[in-house]
Amino acid sequence: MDLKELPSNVGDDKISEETNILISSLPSHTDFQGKKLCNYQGCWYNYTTLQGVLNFQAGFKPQDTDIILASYPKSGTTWLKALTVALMERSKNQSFDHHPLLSNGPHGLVPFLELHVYRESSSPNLAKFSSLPRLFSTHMPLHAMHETLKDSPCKIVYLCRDVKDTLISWWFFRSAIHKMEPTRSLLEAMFEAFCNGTIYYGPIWEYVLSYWRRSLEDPKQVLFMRYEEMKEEPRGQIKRLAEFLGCPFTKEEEDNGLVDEILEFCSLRNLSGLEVNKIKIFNKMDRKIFFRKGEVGDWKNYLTPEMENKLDMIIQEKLQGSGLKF
Ligand code: PAP
Repeated sequence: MDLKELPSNVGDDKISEETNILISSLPSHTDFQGKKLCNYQGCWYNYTTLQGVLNFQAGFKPQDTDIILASYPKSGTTWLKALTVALMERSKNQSFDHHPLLSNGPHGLVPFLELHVYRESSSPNLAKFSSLPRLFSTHMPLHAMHETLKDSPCKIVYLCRDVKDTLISWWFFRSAIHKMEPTRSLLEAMFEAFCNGTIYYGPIWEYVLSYWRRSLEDPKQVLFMRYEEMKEEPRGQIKRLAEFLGCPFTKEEEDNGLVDEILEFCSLRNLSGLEVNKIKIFNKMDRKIFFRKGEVGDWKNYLTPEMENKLDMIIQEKLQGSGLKF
């Protein structure tokens, strides 16, 4: 079961006394669905996630070969996970008939550090990572990992997505989790929370900038990828990813069409059709809610011109001088 897919209040009883004391000293906020958030090191978390972040910070010992896939929620994490698994597995799996992605979902194969692995303990059993490199993922901003990773050469891939599409994707996801229709009132509340920054893992500006700046300072450690570029020129982007991860495609692999085969195998159409990604999990939630449209610019169908202008102005102001543009 993917713990990430549990509703966010499940596991609140796993919050330690120490964390409860810390929470009482942090800025707090109740979000548009009545969920309590607190601001730790500049990022808004619910209490369960904060416990996972603290456990990670206390206990994670990076290995030099570790690969961490990072993203703000709803930026295409599932796709990046599938592509990375397919790239790393290709020397072992010449065919796609017995591929690990057929028996486990991308989130099961590449667990989230703070949401899965360190959710309940700062010393989890990592025995399942017997083969190297270890693949992890996270929705934490880079500054939350800074101390823990500071002497490590491990690689981080950051996947960035257009803010407005991220918001729309999240709106649909939130609605699906709660088995509700995506209502305008929820969208408007989420929009305001996005703009104010008081949203789970927000503010998104600080978040994206943490990875953007590091990718400029040390492009060998942080690869900054964009969802829109992956959609527009998937071949170029998957080759870029493979090179960064130290497993570039050989000429023979390219001549044999392996680049296209991996892209097709990891396409939304194929992944969402796999039995493993259709199963019901905890609370009868469908794993298929991780697959929707996967389109660029879907926000145009839902945001008003006023919303568009407001978000554009905030984005411009917050990213000014950084060189990062949406
Ligand atoms: P997460 O943060 O909960 O892990 P994440 O996978 O980052 O979710 O985002 C889901 C989005 O990625 C969905 O976008 P949409 O709502 O705009 O459609 C989902 O459709 C999209 N997605 C999932 N798998 C793929 C894929 N293989 N190719 C392209 N987009 C994908």
